[in-house]
Amino acid sequence: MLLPEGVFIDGRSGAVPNANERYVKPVTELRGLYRDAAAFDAYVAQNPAAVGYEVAGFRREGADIFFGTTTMYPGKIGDEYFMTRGHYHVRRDCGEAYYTQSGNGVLLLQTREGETREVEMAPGICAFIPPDWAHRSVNTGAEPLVFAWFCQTTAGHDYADILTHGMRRLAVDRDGKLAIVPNPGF
Ligand code: PAN
Ligand code: ZN
Repeated sequence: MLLPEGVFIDGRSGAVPNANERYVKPVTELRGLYRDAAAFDAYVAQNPAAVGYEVAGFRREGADIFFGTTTMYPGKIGDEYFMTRGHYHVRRDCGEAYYTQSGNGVLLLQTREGETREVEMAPGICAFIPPDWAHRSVNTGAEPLVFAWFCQTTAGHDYADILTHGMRRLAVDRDGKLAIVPNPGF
């Protein structure tokens, strides 16, 4: 039987001591996400061990929902801030919620039909991600961006579309300020 429990989430670091799923995403595995391939190569040559983000998840066998955190480190490659891969859910009827606990960023969203939206990520803002909206988070600040996410266990990640085509809009640094611009490569 599933039993209720309280799970501690450290909103500063994103640590979830009782997490039972974890992964670390090194920047070296994010080749192709950034438009400026030369800047990417220069970055990884200088920072071969750099981590882009880490994910910790708390999942109980047989449960309908699970949750966890993503901790995104600050950084930039070319004029693009550090970002997650971005994905649709395999199940098109499954949305998600992202509750930002520390840091600053932006959540880029898009539909298969071409709608785009951005939602600010700042402490206290819970982003509602409707079903079948692709979502990518971007750390636009100088500190780690930490958010807790809550999702159905069977939602699944579908990375292929975004990995192949990118997203319609980019979050870039323009003279030290965040700008959301159309992706010329889309
Ligand atoms: C999140 C993301 C996490 C990493 O848990 O999976 O932030 O982003 P990518 O999976 O796009 O690399 C989530 O949206 N789960 O559904
Ligand atoms: Zn998701």
